Amino acid sequence: MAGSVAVALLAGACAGPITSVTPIPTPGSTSTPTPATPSATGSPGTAGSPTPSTSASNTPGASTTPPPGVSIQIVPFVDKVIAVFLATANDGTGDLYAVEQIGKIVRLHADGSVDATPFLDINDQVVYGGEQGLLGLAFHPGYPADGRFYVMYTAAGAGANTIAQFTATNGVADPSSEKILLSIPDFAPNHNGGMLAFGPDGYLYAGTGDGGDAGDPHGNGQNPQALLGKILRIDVDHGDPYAIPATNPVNRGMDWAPEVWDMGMRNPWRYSFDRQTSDLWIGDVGQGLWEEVDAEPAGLGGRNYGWNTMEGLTCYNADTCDQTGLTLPVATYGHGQGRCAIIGGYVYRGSATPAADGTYVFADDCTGQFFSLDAATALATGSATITTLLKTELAPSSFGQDQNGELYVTDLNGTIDRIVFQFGGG
Ligand SMILES: [Ca+2]
Repeated sequence: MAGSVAVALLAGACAGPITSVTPIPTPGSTSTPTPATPSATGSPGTAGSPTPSTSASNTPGASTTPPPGVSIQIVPFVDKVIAVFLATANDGTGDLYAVEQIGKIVRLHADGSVDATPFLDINDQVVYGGEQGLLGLAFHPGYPADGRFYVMYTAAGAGANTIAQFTATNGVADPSSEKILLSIPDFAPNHNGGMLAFGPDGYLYAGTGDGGDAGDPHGNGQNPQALLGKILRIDVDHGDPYAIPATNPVNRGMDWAPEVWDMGMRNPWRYSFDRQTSDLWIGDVGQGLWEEVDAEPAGLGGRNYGWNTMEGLTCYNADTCDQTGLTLPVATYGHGQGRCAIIGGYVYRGSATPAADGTYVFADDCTGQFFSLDAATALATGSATITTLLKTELAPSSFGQDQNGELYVTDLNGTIDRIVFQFGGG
C-alpha cells in the first residue's frame, strides 16, 4: 500500500486504549506501485501546475520558486488522540471535536484538555482500519440550538459508505438518535471518501470515493448516475430523510443522480469551503502519479473533475483522451520523494496572521510536507504555483479549522497540532 509510511509510523504510536486496533487511515492510497516519477519539469501536462516547488531549506538542490513570504510552524496542541478529522461546532465555546477512525468522537477544549468520555461512541457500528472507519463529522449550522450533527462512516457488515444524523441536547449526544440518510454500497475497502461539510448555502456536502481497488474498475467517477466518485449535496432541513436542492445538477437539466453535485472524483478525502468567498477547495487523491487540487467558485457545481479519464493534468493510462467537459485541477504534484496522497486543507481566513489571508494550505500524507498556493490566483487564472511550506515528521490525516478560522492538523502518530503562520521570510 502506498500508505505504508503512515502504517510504519503508526506502529510506534502512542499508548492508550486504541493502540491495539491499529487504525491505518491511508486516505485514498492504492496498491498501485509508484513508477519512476516524472520530474517537476518537462513532464507532459504539467504546465502551470508544477510539482511542488521547494524552498532551499527543505530540499537542498531542488529547483525553486521564490517563497511567497508565508511560512508555518507546527505547535503542539493535544497528544494521544489519533484523529482523522477535527471539527468545530461553531458554538462559541472554542471546543473542537476529534474524529477517531475507530468510531469515536472526543471533545477537545481550547486549553488542550480532552473530555474523558467520548462525545459519541459508535465503535460497534463501524468497520475500521485501512481506509475504513468513522471518517467525517459536520455539525448543523444551527448547532447547538439545532442539536443535529452528521457523521460518515464505513458500516460494519458489508462496509457501506454511511451518512447518518445524530442529535445532541445541551452538548450531550444521544447515541440512540441515529437516523441514516444514505447508505451507499461499496465493493472494496479503499477509496471511501468520508468528508462532510455544510456549505455556506446550508446544504450538506459529502465526498465519496470511486469505491476502490485501483483505476476505478467500475467506472464510477465518470458515471453521473453512480453515487461513488462524487461530491454529493443534500438538503437536510427539508424532506425525509432529505431533499434535493433546486439547483443541484439534476434540476438543471443534467442527467445525473439527484444527490450528485460534482463528478469525476477519485477519492476527495478532504475538502473545504473558503469561509470568506464560499469557494470549494478539493484535495482529490491520485492513483499512481499525480495528486490534485480542484477549486470551484461558489455555487458552480455540476462539474466533472476528470477521474478516471484523467489523473491530474494527464490522461490516465492513455496517451490522449477526450477532455471535453472536464474541469482540470488548479494544481498538481507528483509522487516524487515518497509523496503518496494529498490531504486537502483550508484557505486561511484567520485573524492571527492577516498576511497569510487567502493562502490555501494542504499536505501530503506520506512525506509530512505542507504546501501552499494562492487561492485568488488559482481561481482567477485556473492554475497556481505550489510552494513547500514545511517538511515535518508528521503523518497528516486531515486539517481542521476552528470557529475563528485558525488551522490545525491531525496526525496519525496521535498528535493534534496548531498551524501558526508567519510572514516575512521567517
Ligand atoms: Ca471502498
